Amino acid sequence: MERIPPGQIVTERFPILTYGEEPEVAPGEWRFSLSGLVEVPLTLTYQDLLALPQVEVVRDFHCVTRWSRLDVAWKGVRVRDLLEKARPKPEAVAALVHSYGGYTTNLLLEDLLREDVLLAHTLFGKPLPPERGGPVRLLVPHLYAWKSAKWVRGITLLDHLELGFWERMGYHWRGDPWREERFQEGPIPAASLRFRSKKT
Ligand SMILES: Nc1nc2c(c(=O)[nH]1)N[C@H]1C(S)=C(S)[C@@H](COP(=O)(O)O)O[C@H]1N2
Ligand SMILES: [Mo]
Repeated sequence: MERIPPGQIVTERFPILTYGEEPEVAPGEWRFSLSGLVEVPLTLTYQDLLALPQVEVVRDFHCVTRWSRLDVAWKGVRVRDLLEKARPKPEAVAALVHSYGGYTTNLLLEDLLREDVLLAHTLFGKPLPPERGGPVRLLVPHLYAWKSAKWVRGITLLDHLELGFWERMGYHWRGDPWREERFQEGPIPAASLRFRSKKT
């Protein structure tokens, strides 16, 4: 398989892309909540996050503006582990991710369940810098980088698709770089959610 998704250009740089102002979030103030269609809503502090099982992943990072940065090293906690504790209700199929500062992005529950989707607090062996979304950001390496919400503060599970910030502006509802899902062309197929639901 090709290493670089279609239409992407590899950069040695690692640009910082933030829409609007960078929120200030001290590790001691950071809270994360998993809410919505779950049996057991949960809230974590930074200390709680560090006390959970940690995983390290090295992944390529693809921005929809066409740059790709290879081999980015992250460390954090699998979102899947948190979802196992929270126990999604059968009707949960989608999620809206919320960040400090007001940024949002939508994901399918099945995309959150991938084993390399993390709440990341460490980048190249150092605490995630503020401009990279520190203290904690979401990492969703198999989708365009706008899904990797910086300064993440919550994930809400839903039984329907609720679009996030860029998705409402016309970016693709899912954002798979291998299929060049950059912009939404035409209506979002209603079936794309229903067929993905585990419960029929
Ligand atoms: N909260 C928040 N998260 C965000 C963004 C943002 O503007 N605000 N930009 C997204 C986009 S478009 C990209 S390409 C990546 C960039 O991450 P980086 O700044 O660490 O390179 O963050 C994503 N996450
Ligand atoms: Mo981006």
